[in-house]
Amino acid sequence: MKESTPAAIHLTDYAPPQWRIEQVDLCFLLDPADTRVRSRLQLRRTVSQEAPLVLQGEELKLISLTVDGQPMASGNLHQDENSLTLHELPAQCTLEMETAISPEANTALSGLYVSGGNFCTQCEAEGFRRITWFLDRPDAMTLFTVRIEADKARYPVLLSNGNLTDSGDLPEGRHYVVWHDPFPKPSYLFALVAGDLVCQQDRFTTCSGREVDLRIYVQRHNLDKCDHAMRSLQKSMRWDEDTYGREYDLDIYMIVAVDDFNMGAMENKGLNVFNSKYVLARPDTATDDDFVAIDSVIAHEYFHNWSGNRVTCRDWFQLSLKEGLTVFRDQEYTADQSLRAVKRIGDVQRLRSLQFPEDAGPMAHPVRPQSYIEINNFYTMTVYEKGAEVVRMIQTLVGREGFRRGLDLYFERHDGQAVTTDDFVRAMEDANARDLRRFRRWYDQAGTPVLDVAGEYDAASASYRLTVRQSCPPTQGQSEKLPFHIPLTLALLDSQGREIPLRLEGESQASPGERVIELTAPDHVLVFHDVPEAPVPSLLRGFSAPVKLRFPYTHEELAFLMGHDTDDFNRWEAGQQFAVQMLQGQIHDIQAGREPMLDPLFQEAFARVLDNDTLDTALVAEALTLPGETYLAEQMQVVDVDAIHQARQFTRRALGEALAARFRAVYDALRDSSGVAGEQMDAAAMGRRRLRNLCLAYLCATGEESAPSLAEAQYQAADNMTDAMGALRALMDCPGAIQERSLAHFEARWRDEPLVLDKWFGLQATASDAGALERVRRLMQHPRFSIRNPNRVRAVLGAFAMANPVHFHAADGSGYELITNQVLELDALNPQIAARLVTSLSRWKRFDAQRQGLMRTCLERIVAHPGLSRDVYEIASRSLG
Ligand code: 0A1
Ligand code: ZN
Repeated sequence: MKESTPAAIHLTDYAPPQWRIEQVDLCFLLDPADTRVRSRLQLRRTVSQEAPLVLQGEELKLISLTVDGQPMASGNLHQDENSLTLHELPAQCTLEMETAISPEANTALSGLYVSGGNFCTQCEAEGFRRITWFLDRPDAMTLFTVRIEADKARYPVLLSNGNLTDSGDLPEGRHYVVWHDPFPKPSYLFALVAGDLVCQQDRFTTCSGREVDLRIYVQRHNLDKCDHAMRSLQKSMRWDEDTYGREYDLDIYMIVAVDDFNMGAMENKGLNVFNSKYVLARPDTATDDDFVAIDSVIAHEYFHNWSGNRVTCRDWFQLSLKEGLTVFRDQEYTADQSLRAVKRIGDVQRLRSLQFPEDAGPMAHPVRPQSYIEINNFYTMTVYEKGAEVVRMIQTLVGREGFRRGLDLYFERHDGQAVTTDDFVRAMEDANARDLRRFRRWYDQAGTPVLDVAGEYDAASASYRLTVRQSCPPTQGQSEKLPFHIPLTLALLDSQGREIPLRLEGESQASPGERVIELTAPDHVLVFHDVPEAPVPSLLRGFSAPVKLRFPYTHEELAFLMGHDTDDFNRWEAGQQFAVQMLQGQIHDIQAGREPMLDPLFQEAFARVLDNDTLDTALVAEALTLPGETYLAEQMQVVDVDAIHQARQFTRRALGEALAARFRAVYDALRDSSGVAGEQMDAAAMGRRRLRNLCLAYLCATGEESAPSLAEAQYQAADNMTDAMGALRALMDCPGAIQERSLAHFEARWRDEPLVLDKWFGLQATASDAGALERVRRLMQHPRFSIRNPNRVRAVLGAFAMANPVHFHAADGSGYELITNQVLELDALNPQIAARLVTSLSRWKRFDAQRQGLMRTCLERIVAHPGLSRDVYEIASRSLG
């Protein structure tokens, strides 16, 4: 931190740029310690009166500067640490500069840096200013031509955006290339890669018959792990044409995998840079979840070519314009690849266990934030996942066809522009003749709305009355909320589980099936007529809005819905609600010193799902997975991590014991179909592996003697990482010799595959048995651990802080101390990653007084630390405030 506290930037202060950079020519003379960047900007003033040109820069050394070939009068040039101001420029001129940077000293992994000996860039959000002085804002769109010069032996591959227009050799073993991108773009989409890389190449023919050269660049030893990513890319390209009519627009599409990367991947025009975790996969090195995640990230970055690049953001407050929409698009893509309900369940779990807590804590912010100190802190679950839910609600309100019309209009109207979320909503309104004024509140109001619903059946009039009340808890800076426009999808089920035709008061005819009710007021009363018997309502089907729904279901009703709801998502949801209620009772029992109990009705309903062989195995596996500890924590006034963990472990063990024979039978029945021989990387085979590993986990949770050998046998026989990890994970419940030798075997086998070893790190960092803290310390001493690599930090420290609640929240504060020390060490190297880690301390108010005190002390120590980054300062100070 500087002397004063860092300043916030406000949406209301937005003003368009006064200068346009019509073209930029960049020339990079690459050297790890001293790279020179020469830039030539063709400038044009956009306002009639004199206006200074203010360029941004960070950690740059300015070597030279001329305007139209002449040095500037020194009185007209002002440089401070992060800006360069030029006065009295002609309305149209050419600015030439040379800057010096040191990529090898760049540990923040923003701007131009070195990873694995190769050069790469990360410019979103504000990394370009760490390369050269520029109008580093998304509404400044420019045509880029990029020349790269480097040593040919060390850096045979030289890449940038667009098309290669020239290349050749230079004296002293150097060579050069020139890339030209025909599409104007903001600086955050710029990319450069240079290194000793090889590529897997393929082709794609677009719907209009253009040939696209597809390339995935990796280090040589990873060339055998690119097939899946390449297939995903081709599938995404086809899907976006078929689903949304979006065609690719350059002759080449490149993906580069790098090992050191702060996020998942980056959609730079024509040259995506990826965290290698989201590219590299072979059945023996990557789990089914990894395969699915790679498919979705490849799709996500590809979809950005339209939702993000062709139409980009006016300013960073509009981030969800591209991210919410693109997450929605990648979710739909994944849903179309396999079972829609399974995808929906996964997305809702993520939203509830990660976004809901964010929206209820000190970092709560609207999908379109109103202010920030450091924009990198706003690549959040709210902007991404809740943003996608907001887009999904629009689709629910206007229908799939209407949504497509709206999207077509949006792309047509705004192609080549930098726009706002308002422009997006307006396109949806205009294409559908709808008024979404009230709906816009989803972009501006933070917090998770609550729907309190009650139902009353009147046999005499054969009517069913639903009352719905919405509310939203206050969040920082927003004490009062206006009502949201909420699509509530519902059906009424009769005692056979059939959907009752719906006729609302005032309607002359009943309509079959489900209905989308639009809630716009604080209170609604819905009266349904011709309801022949007391129904069980199926509410918020498919999770039609990102809200918390409260309805006083009895256990019998939940068991009924678990077995009969015609909405796949809601059948799962009923099981989760039932489990939450039971676990909450157990948590109370544990807190009161009583023995917890397994509800026999729950056990029966659970067993019926296990026995149901008409259901898809992936759906069965979802239904048999208990709600996670963080989701359970969300439901408590004062979080009791120990009681939550004990209750959940008790239930897992009790179910494992009660249903051992059935788990074993299902496990055995799925044995033959589990391996990857043949074509077994499809969704059906993945579902079978999922269920089989879940059965194994329940068996291992029992503590029964033969279980660890069963897991060990699976581990040893596994020809795929899913089964190997499934066995190891199950063994984490069985401390002893088998667990130890399996972990040791895994480490020896995968020592030199960093992404695989991360799984081993993560498994141990999240283990709940005693000695976790010591283990984490030991893992940090492991020769393959490095505090400079974000994947390693996430695998060890991130996993411990976010997914090992019992030990992170150890009553003596040792977990908090460890993380605090690491945050401070990391902050000096990589503020973005340090800031992510601090969020683990931000919800201190949710814990008991002793833990509150310990966490607050840590946050205070962080805020007081000299030289703190803006990134960490913003999270820590907001958490305290
Ligand atoms: N736009 C990317 C995410 C991303 C954001 C920031 C980064 O560096 C700070 C890197 C990537 C996406 O949504 O995939
Ligand atoms: Zn994105």
